[in-house]
Amino acid sequence: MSDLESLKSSLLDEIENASDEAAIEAVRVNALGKKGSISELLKTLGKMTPEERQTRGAAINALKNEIGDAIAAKKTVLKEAAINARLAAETVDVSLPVRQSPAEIGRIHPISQVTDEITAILADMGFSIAEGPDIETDYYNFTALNFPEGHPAREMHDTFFLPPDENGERKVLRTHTSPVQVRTMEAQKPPIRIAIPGKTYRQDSDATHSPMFHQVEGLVIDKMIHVGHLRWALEEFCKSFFEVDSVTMRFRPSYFPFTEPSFEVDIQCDRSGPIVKFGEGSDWMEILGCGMVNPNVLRYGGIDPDEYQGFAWGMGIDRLATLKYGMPDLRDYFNADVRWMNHYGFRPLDMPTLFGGLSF
Ligand code: 2NM
Repeated sequence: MSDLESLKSSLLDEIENASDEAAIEAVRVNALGKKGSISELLKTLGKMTPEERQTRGAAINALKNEIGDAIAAKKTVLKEAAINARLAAETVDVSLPVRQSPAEIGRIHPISQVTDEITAILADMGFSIAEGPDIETDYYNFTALNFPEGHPAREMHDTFFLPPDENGERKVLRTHTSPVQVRTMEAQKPPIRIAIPGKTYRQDSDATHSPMFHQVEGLVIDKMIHVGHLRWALEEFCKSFFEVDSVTMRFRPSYFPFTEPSFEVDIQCDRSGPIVKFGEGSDWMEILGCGMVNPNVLRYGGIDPDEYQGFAWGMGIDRLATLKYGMPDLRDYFNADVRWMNHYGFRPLDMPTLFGGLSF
């Protein structure tokens, strides 16, 4: 067998045996690439006599064409095989059941839901939502809210104190969201209408108290604001929140350092059945505290109490959530138990709005 014939036969073997597109490309480079076996033979053409070139030259070119055609043919076959393999492997079975999306599986925590309900109502009533830091100074948490130094109310709050900083100042975990009211009064001129939802902290833990809990407070400051405005605003809020047409509320005199007069507010309800019903019945349930902002607090906030008055209130979100949705033990709220969340949690796409309904 001549050298060309044996080269041809071994190249055809290699082409035959190439099992994928990378392998056939390697065969092509080895034969027809710059330093390929056939390319090297073609380079010898220049040194041949014209007679040699006519016979051997023609034979080398014929070999080049034949191998080139064989490689191209094999490439087509392998390419088709690769596409068929992908089609087989990546087939989508459209008859399989649809997997639930994260938006279907996930749950909104009842506290988040109730916070969203409350802020939706208050925003609709014209309140802006304000926020502030969880770690507060003694000044904003107590002094500016008319808790004098050494006043027993400071101890009543079972405050978490942080270790003293480099200046010897002991910061606190805020015991209420009221510091945000003071910060807002300092920062903006009346009229002020703000609502402040957020985390608050007190050293207390049992079935109805958690050391971290949630509050919403509200503040309205303007000229000529009086207790009638306070009553109306809270009644409107309670009707919306409990989703009833009328509520009866009872304002009992109370004491808070930051308000004067101060009230604790009960709502009429029926506790005879398995769930509490509002707007009817012969029971009373305490739901919030409120009052007219103490003139000292207005002064601390840079507002002249002879020109402006205000009302404020505070309520526990966790407790309101319990009342509305009937979760028995407050401590379960913060255990991050998926089974509890599946039971009490809300669907992410059921966002509370006044037009679409608050709860579902
Ligand atoms: C309550 C009850 C009564 C209140 C007062 C203020 C401020 F800063 F404006 F004086 N903020 N929140 C307030 C009043 C809070 O929670 C039971």
